[in-house]
Amino acid sequence: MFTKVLVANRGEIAVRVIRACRDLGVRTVAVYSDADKHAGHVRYADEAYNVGPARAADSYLDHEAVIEAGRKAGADAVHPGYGFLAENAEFARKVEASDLTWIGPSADAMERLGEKTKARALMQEADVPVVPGTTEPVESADEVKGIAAEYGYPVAIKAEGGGGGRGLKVVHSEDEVEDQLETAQREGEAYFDNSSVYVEKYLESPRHIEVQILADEHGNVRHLGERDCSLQRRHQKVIEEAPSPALDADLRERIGNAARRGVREAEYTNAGTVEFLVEDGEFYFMEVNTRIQVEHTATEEVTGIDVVKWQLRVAAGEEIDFAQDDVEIEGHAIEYRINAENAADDFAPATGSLETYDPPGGPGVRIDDAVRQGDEIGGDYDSMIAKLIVAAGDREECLARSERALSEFEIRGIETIIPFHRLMVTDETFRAGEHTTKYLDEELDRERIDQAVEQWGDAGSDDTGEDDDGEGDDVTEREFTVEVNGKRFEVNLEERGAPPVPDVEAVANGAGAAADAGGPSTRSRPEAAESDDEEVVVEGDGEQVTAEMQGTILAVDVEVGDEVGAGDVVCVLEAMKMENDVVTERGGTVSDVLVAEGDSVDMGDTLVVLE
Ligand code: MV4
Repeated sequence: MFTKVLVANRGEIAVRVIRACRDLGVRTVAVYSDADKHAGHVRYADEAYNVGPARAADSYLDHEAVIEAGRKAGADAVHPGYGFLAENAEFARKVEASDLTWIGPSADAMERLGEKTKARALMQEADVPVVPGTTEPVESADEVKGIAAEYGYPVAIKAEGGGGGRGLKVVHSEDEVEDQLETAQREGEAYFDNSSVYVEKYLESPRHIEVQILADEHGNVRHLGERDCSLQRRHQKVIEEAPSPALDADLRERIGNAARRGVREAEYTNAGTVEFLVEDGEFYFMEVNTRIQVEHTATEEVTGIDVVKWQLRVAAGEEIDFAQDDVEIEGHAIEYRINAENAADDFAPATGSLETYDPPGGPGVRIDDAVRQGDEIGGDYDSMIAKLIVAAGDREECLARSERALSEFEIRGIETIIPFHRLMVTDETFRAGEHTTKYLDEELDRERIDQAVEQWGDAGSDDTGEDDDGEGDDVTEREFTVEVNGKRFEVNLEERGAPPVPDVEAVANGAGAAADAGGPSTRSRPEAAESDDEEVVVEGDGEQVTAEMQGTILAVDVEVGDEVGAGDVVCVLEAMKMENDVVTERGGTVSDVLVAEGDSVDMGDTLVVLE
């Protein structure tokens, strides 16, 4: 085994790799950019080296800076995580040529699978079904039309170097061919430095099923079952699960074996994922991801196999010590990506600071993250701040546990897509496991996302149905905890352009409590106190008697000129379905009455003025 591993990444995956190293007794070296001096992955590593400015191209993607950090630290291997340099065969080759070991497939294997027509041809060699189409690049619109004539429209034109939806163009009819061909070629050139494209029959509503693979240098290839990643938004996965609710045992076995044959043909080693499209009970090879993936955790939870540890072991030359038959899928796991995005605003990235960060726990709950409360979330890198992985005995139990865990997850100070996840776990289509890759982009009603954000946004864990009304900046919302008769309530109050409200102190039980609290300005109506034995006492301020909460005036008990004593009732305010007597603090002569029966008042509004 290695003695020291350089982790060429940041965020939760860097922490995940560091944890695997620790579990194996291996020391770790982090690299970080100027923006990440205090980042989570740096805190976890044994040592850390600055590799450049915030811009990823100048730091995390700087081949020489990363390799130099490894050399300085005396590391003996490099783990690239996902993203950044993970699928860069050129970088892998540089690492192979250095004193460091690349923890991943060989640069050759990465290249064999990186070009899509090569990968398709290789899969066909291994008897893995591919989507009907070309295994050679196409150059002319006539070729595309010829293929479409054979399979029927729609067809997909895909960039050779493509992936993640970039350089993918769908052609619905002959008159679109020229334009779409040109666009795909142009995008391929721009994104991947490769204008070469090929053509496939376009499947209209497939599921995205991917098989986790692990292969060693001794010829052993295992699959660890599949994940269903059909819930995607604009090619970004948001929820992944294992196993797929859409496969039966027979299809599961066939797809797993096909994935094994494919990577064996490619002489692939280390962890990898073979992606398939599944439609009408048939599966078709799509591409191979030659890296650890974000969603590997779902597989870990249902197999009990630590995929990242195995990446290290395999790269160190160890042999896989379990047979295919030893791999058992037990129960169900769902991963929720906790992205700092506003789901109601087209999932726009959000920035801010984690004023509250309180993740869930308990049975079946796993959190992979690299943040802690107080951290700033900037816009320099991707928006994923954590992953919540929920495991249970079966899918139904997993969904119930997910509702629980998502409602426990409390994040304040920055918008996240937790409200969206809470919507999905109650969504009929998702719960039934009937969603395809089209569901989020084309079928789910946007209104429902807006509602979910309104209902669950900001607070994350609260169930009071509070909403951000989005009114002017002079409205501030305050949260209080009040105790009524020994029962705890959370209350949200709005304040508009008024002086700060003094702290609310809630005292429950007994008439004496009011006197003990001293100088109350609001007290529950005697009738209510008698019938329910409830009393809320709130501290008040001076000669202006103000509303301590938003509500409706039920009665006004004084008029101008009246003499009132300390603690006398001036009006009755209904709020939170309770009647509250508004009382004076010191008393005096009423000089102004600003409200009448039936008025609605906001927190901080002046109700009665005393001289
Ligand atoms: C397809 C397809 C339908 N038919 N290929 C999108 C990402 C890229 N890696 C491949 N993609 C697709 N290729 C054929 N022949 C549909 C998609 C696709 C998709 C695939 C997986 C998950 C979500 C998706 C959303 C839209 C389109």
